[in-house]
Amino acid sequence: MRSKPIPGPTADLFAEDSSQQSAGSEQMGEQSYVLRGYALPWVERLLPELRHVLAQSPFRKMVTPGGFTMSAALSSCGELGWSTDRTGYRYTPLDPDSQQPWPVLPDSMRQLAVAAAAEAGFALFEPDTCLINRYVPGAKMSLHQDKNERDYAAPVVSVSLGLPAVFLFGGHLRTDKTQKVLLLHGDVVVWGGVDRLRFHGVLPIKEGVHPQIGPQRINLTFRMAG
Ligand code: MD3
Ligand code: FE
Repeated sequence: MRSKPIPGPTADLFAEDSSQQSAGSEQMGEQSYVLRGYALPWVERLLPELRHVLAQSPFRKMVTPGGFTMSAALSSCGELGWSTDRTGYRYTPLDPDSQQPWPVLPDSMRQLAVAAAAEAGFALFEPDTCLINRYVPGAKMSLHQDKNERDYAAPVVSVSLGLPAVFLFGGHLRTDKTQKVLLLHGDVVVWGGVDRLRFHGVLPIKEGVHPQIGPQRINLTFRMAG
């Protein structure tokens, strides 16, 4: 891929802090940006919130309408949560496992998503759902489009935690050439506008252990779904 560094407020934010793995932002598509390390200052607040959410709605394996079990395990929080089974993909107000409302979207998670969206030029982002994907080594996500949300004008914000992932960023046709983007712990990606319906996926996660997150990658995806 051609990653063009774009000048912006994040560029110098951590310039004098050598503890940061990287900072700054790169443009992936016309309206998609990788904010390198943007979530790092939030991680200590996010982890307890995440544990609280997962105690109420634990990770579970789901089956696609095609009959395949996804290799990533999923959960959700917010007013809506995403799930799939043999009958289709959908957002629902209740966790289908517990028949209870999904856990509330915690404050820091929401604030991080809103701040990152604003940083990428999307004001007024009010997520009503966060999909939580857990990848153990070997788990992947095949190329797909996200088309279950009501309003494609709203961006999607994704936060990567734990083991690195090679993200595939495609075009509007499944057969379009894909760019590979390495996403590290703390990276945040914002996709919107003309890039919102691009095909995308994740290559199988390599073996490893992240010092804070353990032998897994957790991806938080914030959306306005309803
Ligand atoms: C690009 N998750 O949950 S991040 C998904 O890393 C999903 O867990 C991946 O794809 C993951 O649907 C990728 C999120 C992402 C979400 C929506 C997009 C990337 C996107 C929409 C358009 C382009
Ligand atoms: Fe997706």
